[in-house]
Amino acid sequence: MLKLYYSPGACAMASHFALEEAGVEYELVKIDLRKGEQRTPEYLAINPAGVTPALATDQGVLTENLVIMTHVARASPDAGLTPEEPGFDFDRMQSFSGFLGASLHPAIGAVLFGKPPLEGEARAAALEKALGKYDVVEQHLLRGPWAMGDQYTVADGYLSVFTRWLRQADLLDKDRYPKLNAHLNLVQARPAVVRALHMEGLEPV
Ligand SMILES: N[C@@H](CCC(=O)N[C@@H](CS)C(=O)NCC(=O)O)C(=O)O
Repeated sequence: MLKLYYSPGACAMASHFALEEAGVEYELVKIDLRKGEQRTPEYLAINPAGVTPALATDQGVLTENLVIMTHVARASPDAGLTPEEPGFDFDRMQSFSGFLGASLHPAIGAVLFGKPPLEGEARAAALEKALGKYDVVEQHLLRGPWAMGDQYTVADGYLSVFTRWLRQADLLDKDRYPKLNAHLNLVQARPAVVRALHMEGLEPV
């Protein structure tokens, strides 16, 4: 059976949403980042990078949300969690998720979870850089109502992780990010997403 190593509220939620949307059987294993459980020898044997998520499968371990989400979507094609593949729309979804994972996530992560925490001018500069990434999604990438247009895909769950973080920090400004606000509300109204949040001990924000 699939086994997802996750940390409540962290980016692994994107993979968790995908599993719940797909309706496949899986087991959850909690890794407490605050206690440093991502650096135990047991977990490093699963993911030597010492981060969550990791998905243990019959064939081995997969890491990176983008890859895990796609793997899960393929395991459950009837759930329709990606555009048809191979195909350009599928590739466009991967471009979207790639931007989130490689550009937006590190930018906002440095502001919200930097160790040591950023302060003063350094924080202000890092925050504006991160918000600029959200501007790109708001103004150019998010087609509406879902990221790719009419079809909900795994990229939507992924985006919602980062808009949740921004809303929790009181930074998802309604005037600057009207589309991102509406999108987050839509994602958090999905039964599969609410189920996954509850499993992590969380509520929609
Ligand atoms: N690009 C990776 C990022 C994984 C990542 O950075 N996870 C964070 C939580 S959001 C983590 O486990 N951090 C623990 C640490 O850095 O010690 C992915 O999308 O899977």
